[in-house]
Amino acid sequence: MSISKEILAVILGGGAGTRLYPLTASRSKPAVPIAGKYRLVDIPISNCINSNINRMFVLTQFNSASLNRHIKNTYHFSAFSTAFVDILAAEQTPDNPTWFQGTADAVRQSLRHINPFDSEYILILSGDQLYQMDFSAMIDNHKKCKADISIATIPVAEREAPEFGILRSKDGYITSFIEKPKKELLPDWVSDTGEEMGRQGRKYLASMGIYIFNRKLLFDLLENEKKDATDFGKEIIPESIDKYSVCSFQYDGYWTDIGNIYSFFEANLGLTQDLPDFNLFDNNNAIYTRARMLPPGKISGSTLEKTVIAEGSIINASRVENTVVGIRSRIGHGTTVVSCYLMGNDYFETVAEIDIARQLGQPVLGIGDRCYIKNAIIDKNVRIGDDVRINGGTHLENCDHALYTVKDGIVVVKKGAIIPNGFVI
Ligand code: ADQ
Ligand code: ADP
Repeated sequence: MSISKEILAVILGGGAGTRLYPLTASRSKPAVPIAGKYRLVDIPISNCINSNINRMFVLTQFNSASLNRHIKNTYHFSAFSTAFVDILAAEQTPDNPTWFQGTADAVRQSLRHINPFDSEYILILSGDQLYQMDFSAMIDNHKKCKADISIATIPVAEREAPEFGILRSKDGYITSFIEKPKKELLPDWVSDTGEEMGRQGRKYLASMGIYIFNRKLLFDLLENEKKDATDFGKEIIPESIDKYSVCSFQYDGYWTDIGNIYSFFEANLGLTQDLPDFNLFDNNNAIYTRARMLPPGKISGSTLEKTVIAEGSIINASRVENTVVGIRSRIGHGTTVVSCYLMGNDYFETVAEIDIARQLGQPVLGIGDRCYIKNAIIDKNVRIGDDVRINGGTHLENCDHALYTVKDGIVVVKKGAIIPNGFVI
């Protein structure tokens, strides 16, 4: 049987989305823009498509217009194929009046939509990770081991281990699992992760939150045996180890969780390096997104250093450094932008609109003249006036202002915010 018929993918698009607030204030997490022109959900969807898995459900806590528009405008498959990407948003039904209570509950509530589609296996993916992985090797391993459940794993260092599910394995089978262990418990959980990983101090085997379940077992667990369990990491996985054959599939490539503002910021800025760990310039592992037919970027009088620029941008800045410039961005004369992720804009302003705004002394779409902006994420459709200074860094305390939020030293200017001339953060 071909892999596309054997397997269905379920992408966990996000819970309440508080960790990525304010980027998730008006959109669901899968719709958050990344890398200048993509959305978070494009990563797991592209990995599936590149692995020849083409039936996908995206589970999300709320149904945002931008996610629907993005999926509808992006993932068009041939009428002769069985491929689809369907969004399943938490919905009230007569027998279930609540939102998804956790990851397992989200999948449980979606089973009636998944049920009509045949498959041997169900692949469960997180929606907030940056990686390029061929799932077919994991499926082959699952079959070879005659596993009931497989978990993709990655070696991590002691510093990161408390954020993940950590496990021990023997001959590829997982023998014990602990979700987010306290630091004091870690010495008991050291694994042999191979010579190279050991040298890098990555001695703990972490769950990547990527699971393959035999379909029948998943339905049995969620509907009967563990019908009250709400989470995979906290309940279903640890409680299955002794009872079922649970395999580990170790992955040694680049993988990072981008579930909070700091890691999201780091992952985006990582793309500006000479040879980024996450390779967008890869013939065999393309990341797909909406084809927007935008004009090429236009740059004048600017020094650009380690900068990624998306289509449709007009840059007149003096200097842009270590920055991702998103679609339709506009940066004015004499401005300096350092270590920022600019998400860009949803539309262009006309010359007449810009003239009127200027006459009224109002900021135009994008970043104005003579600004200095550092360590910031600028959400879409923001208007930053002239002579604005935003100097993010750990000297700033966490706060939530009407126009921006500060988290871990990173200033996040909210979608559609209008920052007046001369404003200082
Ligand atoms: P976490 O990422 O902390 O750990 P969790 O918060 O359950 O686990 O999120 C997993 C994925 O599901 C995320 O993409 C999240 O956005 C999404 N999600 C959460 N609640 C949801 C809901 N109600 N509806 C839809 N989607 C939801 C997990 C595992 C760890 C593992 C790490 C790896 O539990 O064992 O180490 O992933 O990142
Ligand atoms: P993208 O995929 O380009 O980021 P979204 O799906 O988020 O786009 O939605 C952006 C859409 O909103 C675009 O189709 C754009 O035409 C439209 N849009 C939003 N605001 C405006 C506006 N003020 N003027 C014109 N179009 C707008």
